[in-house]
Amino acid sequence: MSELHNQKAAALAAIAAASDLTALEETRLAALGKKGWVSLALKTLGQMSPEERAAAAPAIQAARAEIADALDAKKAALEAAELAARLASETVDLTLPTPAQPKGSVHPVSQVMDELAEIFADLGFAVATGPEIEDDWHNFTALNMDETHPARAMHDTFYFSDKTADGKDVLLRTHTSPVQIRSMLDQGAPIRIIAPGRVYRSDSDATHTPMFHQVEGLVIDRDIHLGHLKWTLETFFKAFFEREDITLRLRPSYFPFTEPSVEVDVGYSTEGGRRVVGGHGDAPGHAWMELGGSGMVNARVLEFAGLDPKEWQGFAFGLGIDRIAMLKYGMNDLRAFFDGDPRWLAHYGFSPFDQPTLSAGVGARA
Ligand code: FA5
Repeated sequence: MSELHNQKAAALAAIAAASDLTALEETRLAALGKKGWVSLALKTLGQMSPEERAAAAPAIQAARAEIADALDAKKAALEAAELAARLASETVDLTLPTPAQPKGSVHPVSQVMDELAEIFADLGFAVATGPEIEDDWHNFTALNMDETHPARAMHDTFYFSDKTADGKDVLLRTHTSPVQIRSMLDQGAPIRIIAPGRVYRSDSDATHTPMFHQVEGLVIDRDIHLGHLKWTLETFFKAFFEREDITLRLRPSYFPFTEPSVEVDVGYSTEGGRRVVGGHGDAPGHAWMELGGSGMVNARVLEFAGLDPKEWQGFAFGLGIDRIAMLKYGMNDLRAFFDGDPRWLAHYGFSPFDQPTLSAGVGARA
């Protein structure tokens, strides 16, 4: 008992003498830490007789409470002293002129998302959104990729260790296509939406980053065909790149959620090391670049989303926003988009006043 008394007195003296938060933390660990003497004293209770324990336990608990209170009070006093010292030493001279830097700018991805929304709004599309933390059913199963479907492996998915309440896997969405499912379930048909947003895949090189942006498009109505898809994409890309000589190539492809499926390529040429969109990709000095996937919505997807495929049909597309931004504004490394380097942003960023509008031009540079 007297040893406990002495140890407590020593701890309280050390707390009173602590000159900063680091010293105070050391005294806390010595007494209340996992291997501190109070914790060790509490462990000895188990070996005592009931009578001894009845006498010792309240004394140890009281010592612990007294030390904890002293620590809290000293911590508050040290923090207040630290703040007072900072307030006394740090000054701001309000008579100085405002610094020229840093100057904020709009990131090219945000600018391109605004441009997209403006162009598609003019074509009668609303903007839809969905969660970036998705479940396996919306991201894969309802898009006609059941658990054993090989296309799942191509998506390099980031999974969470948790599951949904009804046992579905939780993941970072690998594409914007789950918003197709959510929109059909929420609003039924007809539908005309775009869904821009972030998507995630475990992938990294000059043209692939672990987080990137896509824009999904979905049109569902009674008599939609592939010609509508081609016209929509052509009209969009002409407005987006602000040139009439855009040539698209629709290349047969495969996605589990569209049938038939087509990949969309655009013709471009290279001028001074920069890719410039325009012209036929097979013309001399030209080539094709893939911009995204598309196709007619698979009947099974319509069924999963509660629509009758005998009554409704439609097209969908998914474009890489970062890729089309690179092509429009001439960047050559996708990774720089997400480095947050102020020099890159000063060069490629946009003025907040440079709002894209169809009347003033969707691509005006600041
Ligand atoms: C898809 O993600 C499909 N959901 C697209 C789709 C939608 C098809 C609707 C049919 C109907 P894909 O994996 O090919 O498809 O990706 C589409 C585009 O995203 C690519 O063409 C590319 O432009 C871009 N992309 C894909 N991976 C990356 C990445 N790691 N970094 C940057 N862009 C990427």
